[in-house]
Formats: sequence, structure tokens, C-alpha cells
Amino acid sequence: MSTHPTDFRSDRRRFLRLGAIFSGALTACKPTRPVEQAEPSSLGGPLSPYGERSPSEKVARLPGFTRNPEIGSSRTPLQDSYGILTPSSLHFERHHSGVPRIDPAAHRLLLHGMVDRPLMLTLEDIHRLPSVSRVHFVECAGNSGSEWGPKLAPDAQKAHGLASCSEWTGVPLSILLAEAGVRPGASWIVAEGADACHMQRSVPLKKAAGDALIAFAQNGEAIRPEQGYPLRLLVPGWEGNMNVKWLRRIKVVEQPYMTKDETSKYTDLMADGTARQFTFEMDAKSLITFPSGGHKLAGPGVYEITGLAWSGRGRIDRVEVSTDGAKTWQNASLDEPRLRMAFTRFRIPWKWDGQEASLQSRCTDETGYVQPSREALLEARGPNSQYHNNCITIWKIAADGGVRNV
Ligand SMILES: Nc1nc2c(c(=O)[nH]1)N[C@H]1C(S)=C(S)[C@@H](COP(=O)(O)O)O[C@H]1N2
Ligand SMILES: [Mo]
Repeated sequence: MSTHPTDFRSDRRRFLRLGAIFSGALTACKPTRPVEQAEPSSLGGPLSPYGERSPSEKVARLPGFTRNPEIGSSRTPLQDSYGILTPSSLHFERHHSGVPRIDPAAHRLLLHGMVDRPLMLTLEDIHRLPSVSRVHFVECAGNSGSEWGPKLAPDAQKAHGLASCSEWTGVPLSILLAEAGVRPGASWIVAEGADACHMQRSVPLKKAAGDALIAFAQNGEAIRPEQGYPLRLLVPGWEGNMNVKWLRRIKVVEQPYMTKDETSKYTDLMADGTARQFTFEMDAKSLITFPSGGHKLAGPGVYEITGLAWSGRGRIDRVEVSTDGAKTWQNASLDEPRLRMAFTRFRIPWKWDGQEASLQSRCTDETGYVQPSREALLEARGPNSQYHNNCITIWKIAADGGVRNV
């Protein structure tokens, strides 16, 4: 088995020459006419105060719930994504008690506990403080849970859609902590949401005073209600649950509070029956988004394999792709910018010969951590785990072009 990735650039040149096969088809096309156009010269639609996508576009989140539609999660259609940003309208959702309707004028953020000067802040106060914008993924610890088996989810959305990536704008929590004056002996914070479940999570003070943000904007506008309007805690690279939405309170404390959202229900149960107390960081993961489960290749020929990679520990340094069942691997090209704790888009050209094929990607982050195979992950973690699955996904291409998760 060769693990030497070959240089993809020579392949790329071959690939572009193959573009010639499309040229006949292109010249044969008729010029486009707008749909339902009465006369070629009639005016188009009016101006609008808030934009909407083309009515021809149907890509959507996939809601899943057991009893009430307020409590559950909806998944991002990763297989239909372009680039690294998730449109806010397609950002996955995970709500424990529905989306609260919050009046921004009445909302307050309380910062108290082991501090010299407790703060009670309005949104106006928060907007006056220095802020930053950063691109980060949010991923639920339960994402890719189906990949533990035995029944694998059929497509990228169902398997991995509890992950999305946005540009978040907010005030570094470090600024508020410095303003309040953290007392000696404090080493954690507890963050609390204003939804009915009052989601509470303990975060080590080092992370809270490090890169955590009190975010009020997402992709250039106010955070969507589903994502925590008007404020959410953003804990870059750490499990989704810690990114407390509808944030109303931060208490500086001396130890983790072991809240209801931190019980054994949310831990990783190991093979020997012991559980990891906390698993904060999301391990490096990658998946091919095209072609992926549910897609159907039109026929033999040239395709661009593309996908997403991310790591809770920093930047993605490398993504390798195998199209022959992990016998050989090639380095994919990585779109810039490659941001820390953010989606990175990878691409590699591929010529499908019409035979059965097995496609997979494997990423390495800047710490040198390499994404494991399913066998390696199961060996390390045992059969009891539900959370924090980051194993390699294998898409099987059938001779008829159909794509399955195997
Ligand atoms: N207040 C509050 N915060 C919350 C939750 C919640 O139910 N209530 N869900 C958590 C979970 S489990 C996840 S995975 C993320 C999901 O964030 P999103 O809905 O913006 O994708 O929010 C977290 N923050
Ligand atoms: Mo979650």
C-alpha cells in the first residue's frame, strides 16, 4: 500500500485538456431565456428590501425530532454546499427547548460570581465594546454518530450535517472578564441560556479568557434566532453544546458545575465502562461532499471530487484522497484561506472509468493529528460511544454511478 501522495498538478493539466470533451456540447446549447418570460424585452422583478434565493433552488435543512418539532435538530445539506461558509438559513440547528423569542431591547447579559465588579450589560453596551469577526465551525458532539454503525447514514447531510461554518462577530469574552476583574482562585465559568431549558455549560477560564466570543452577528447580520439571537457564546473548535445560545448569564466560579447538560448522558463511554469526564475539542474530520451518498454520476468521465475538512485544534494542513479503496492516496488542493477551527474546502480532479470505486478522504491538522479509519477509531474507543465520531467516510460508487456510504 503506497502512502506517498503524488503531486496533483500534473493531473490537473491532464484534466483541463479533457475539458475539450465538453466543447461540442457547449456550442450546441441555445442561449438562455428567463423562465416564464412573456416577451424577451419585458422587465424583470422589482427591487426588494431583503433578498431571497432563486425559486428554482430547493436545497434545505433536514429537521429531525421525535415528539415535538421544537426539540431536536436539523441538518445542513453539506452535499450541496459550495466554499466554506454555510448560509445562515442553512446552519444546522440543535434546540433543547425550542427557539425563544427574545426582545433585544429587554435582553441583558449578567457577568458575576468571582469578580470584583459584576456587570449587567444591554446589547447597546455590548455593541460599543471592541469586537472581532472570525470564521468558525460549530459542530454537535453527536454529529456523525451514525458512523459508529451498524447502520450507516445514507448521505452527507444525514451522517455529518450537524456541522456548519459561519463568520461570527462579537466581543472577546476576555474583554468583559478583564472589565469585571476575575478574583484569584477562579478557574471556570458557567454560561447560561435564556431558553426554557436554561442550557448551562462549564468552560475552563483559560478557554473563556482565550479565544471565546460573545457573538452578536453571523455572516454579516444579526445572529439568527435559531443560532441564539441576540447573543451566543462562541467557543471555537469545542463541542457544539458549549456554544450556549440566547446567552444571558456568565458566572465566574472555582470548579466545573456539573450541570444537567454535563451529566453522563453527554460523555464518551469507553470500552472498560469508564467515561471521559469532558471531551471539549472536536477532532479533525473530513468528508467528500461530491460525489457523496445519494448522488448519481451521469457516466464515465471527468469529475471534480470536493469536500470539507476541519479541526477543533487549529488549521487543516493536508487532505489526502483515495479513489481505490485506500491503496493509494493523493494530496488534494486546499482552497485559501485555511482558517483555524473553520471549514477548509478541498478539491481534486478524478476520471471515473465506469467501474466500481471507493472514495475517501483523510485530513491532517496543524498539530499533526491524522483522521482515523473507522477500524482504528473503534479500536481506540470501543463499541459504547455515541459522541465524537470523526472517522473516515467511504463512499462506494457503483457501476451505474449510484453512491452509497459503506
Ligand atoms: N441555550 C441553548 N444553547 C445551546 C443549545 C440549546 O438547546 N440551548 N444547544 C446546544 C447544542 S447541543 C449545540 S450542538 C449547539 C447548536 O448550535 P446551532 O443550533 O446554532 O447550530 O448549540 C448549543 N447551545
Ligand atoms: Mo449538540
